[in-house]
Amino acid sequence: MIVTVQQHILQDQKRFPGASGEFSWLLSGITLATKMVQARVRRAGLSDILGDAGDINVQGEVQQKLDVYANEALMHCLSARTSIGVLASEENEKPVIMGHRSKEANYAVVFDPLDGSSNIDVNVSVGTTFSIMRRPEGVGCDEPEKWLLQPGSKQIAAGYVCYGSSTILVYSVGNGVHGFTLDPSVGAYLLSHPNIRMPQQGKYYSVNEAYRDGFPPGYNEFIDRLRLGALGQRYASRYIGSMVADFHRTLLKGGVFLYPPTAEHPKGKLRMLYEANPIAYLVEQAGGVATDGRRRVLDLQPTAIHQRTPLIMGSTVEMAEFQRCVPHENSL
Ligand code: AHM
Ligand code: MG
Repeated sequence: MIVTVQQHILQDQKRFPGASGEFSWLLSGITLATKMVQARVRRAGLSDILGDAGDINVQGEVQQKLDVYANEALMHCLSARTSIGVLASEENEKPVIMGHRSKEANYAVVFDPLDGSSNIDVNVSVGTTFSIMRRPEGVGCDEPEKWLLQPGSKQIAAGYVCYGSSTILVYSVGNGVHGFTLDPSVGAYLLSHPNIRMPQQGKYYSVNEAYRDGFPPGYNEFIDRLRLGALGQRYASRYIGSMVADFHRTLLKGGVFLYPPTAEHPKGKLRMLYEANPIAYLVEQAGGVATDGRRRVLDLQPTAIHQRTPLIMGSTVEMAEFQRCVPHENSL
């Protein structure tokens, strides 16, 4: 049976008595924007013959960089949703308070419109990540930080789109993780990966080993134990350098992904609100574990919108070993 993402969202919404349909309307803003982005990403290699960013294209419009275009597509598609009060993006220093200030504006959406965009030039997968939170009780539109600076455990939905060999949308509303592959011939996301469960153990570790001199104690021991067979097999490494693509593989195949504190980024490189949190939410929904090297990612209290965090996430077997090598405040 063919199930579109819209049908799936509506079905899911029936679990919430009294749900107004606003939430599915909100998610449809994200799916529309990501279809627009993927159409541009698919033509990115043609920029040399069709014109680079800054050039005037055949329609007389100035060509935009893809990450700017992706940001505007999401902002535009979401701004029509009156259920959204606050938007925040990696591309905007400050949160955007939606102009309508409507009473039913109950959600905040944060996103990274095009993660790994430097990979576009070399035809490597890139992605969009998003996270949705509810407006905290009694907080108005004039205090957008209060909407946004909530721990990841408060997310009510999260997901990503990977623009890879096909375009896939993976999301969760707290009821498992589901993947939808875009059928470009009809322009619809179709359910292709229902109820994704992360394998308990995988074959790969994924980390930028060039930075290993700067990792905190225990990290290199962990990697070496995987490499040398301490978990019953010798692991291979895979590192794309596009978080969404590295995560997508880890979700489907198991294993572990690490962006630890490094000499250059002592607090990690990835952003808590729109990169680590949605990924951690999906990992847990799929049966895996995500930490910052000390605590569960979803328990971290953010203090700034663009705050960074280390992120170590993966299958239960590897993550248990990680916590033996790098002791945590609580075992997860
Ligand atoms: P960006 O937001 O500048 O695109 O950087 C984020 C990307 C992630 O997709 C990826 O996991 C990481 O940077 C790779 O960083 P590094 O090149 O330091 O390994
Ligand atoms: Mg990014």
